[in-house]
Amino acid sequence: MIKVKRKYKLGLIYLVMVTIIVTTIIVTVSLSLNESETFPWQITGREVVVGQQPAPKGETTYSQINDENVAWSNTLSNIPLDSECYCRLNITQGGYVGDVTIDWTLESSTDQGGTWTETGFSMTTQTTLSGEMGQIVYASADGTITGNHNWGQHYTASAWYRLRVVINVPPVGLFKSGYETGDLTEWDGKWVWRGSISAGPFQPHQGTYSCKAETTGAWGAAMAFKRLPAGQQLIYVRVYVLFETLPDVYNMYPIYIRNLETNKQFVGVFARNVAGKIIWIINYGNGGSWNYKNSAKGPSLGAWHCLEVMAKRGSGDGEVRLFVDGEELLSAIGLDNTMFGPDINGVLVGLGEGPGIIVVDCVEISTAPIGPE
Ligand SMILES: [Ca+2]
Repeated sequence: MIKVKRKYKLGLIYLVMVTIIVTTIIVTVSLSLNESETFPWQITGREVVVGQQPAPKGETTYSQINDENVAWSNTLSNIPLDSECYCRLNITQGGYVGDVTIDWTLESSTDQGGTWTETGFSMTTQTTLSGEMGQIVYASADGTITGNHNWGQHYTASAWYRLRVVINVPPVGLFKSGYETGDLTEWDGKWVWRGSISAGPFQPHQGTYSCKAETTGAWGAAMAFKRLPAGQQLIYVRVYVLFETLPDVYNMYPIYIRNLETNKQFVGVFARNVAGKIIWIINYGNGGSWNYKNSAKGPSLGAWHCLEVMAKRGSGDGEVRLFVDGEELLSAIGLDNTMFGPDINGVLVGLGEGPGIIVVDCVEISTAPIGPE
């Protein structure tokens, strides 16, 4: 038998959450690998809402014996090829309370620091974090030591190995309103001039009530706004929209996404009449310029349309996207929109500009994609 000396990639990943959506959120994670006595861990940041709960973090430790009473090491060196090897995650940043899904993926590389390739061996753990630092989660289906996976059986060739660990937290629903209170009390305020907005039994998409917004002159506004918890960097906004009138000379905006303090807009979606054809358009800032993207499609008079807008704040990795009836129609990526405010904390729904009449219903705001209902 040929004795093979193995080395293992030793690394540490530093996580930087962008003060951010969502897309899918999306919080930015940046990482770097350093030589150290731990294997790298990684966290998907996109589902974590900055400013709400701390992101869970942890580091992996290893043992040849699957016994919680023995010493677990943060290095795999000295574990011989073909030996058993078990893994667990020690939570190093407490504060996150809730269900998580942890993905463990074994990767290999023929040269340390080179290209990492998935070996095909992975597993998923469903567990609940208590919020306590030092909580231990084993690489088993439910996070207990029972059934802890023997990763050593997959160290079958001379190579560098690492176990990539991703902690996924569920999306956070930020707001919902189907206007079923019959008024706008679920919202934080109105933004109205040359118009009016109210909830009522206006041919609702769902339930008894919806919301009608009407402007009577150019550059009017009839919108209700919702203030989001501080710190949002990535959000999805889903609204059902029905145009009782279609735009003529002026645009009709059902949704604005902005920062309420700076009053700067990350993205807006509107319908415009272009030589008799009504089309969806998004406008968004990028650096010092204001940009537009046109779709080939547009709303039909008197029909419900499901609009979903994604906005991600970022410095070079900002994004905006528009989905209509479940189909992605428009997107812009690689944006620098951090100058519009420290977070995305305001959503306005109703009718901006006009004149015209729009009915809206079934509003939902989340840190993850929502989709039609
Ligand atoms: Ca409703």
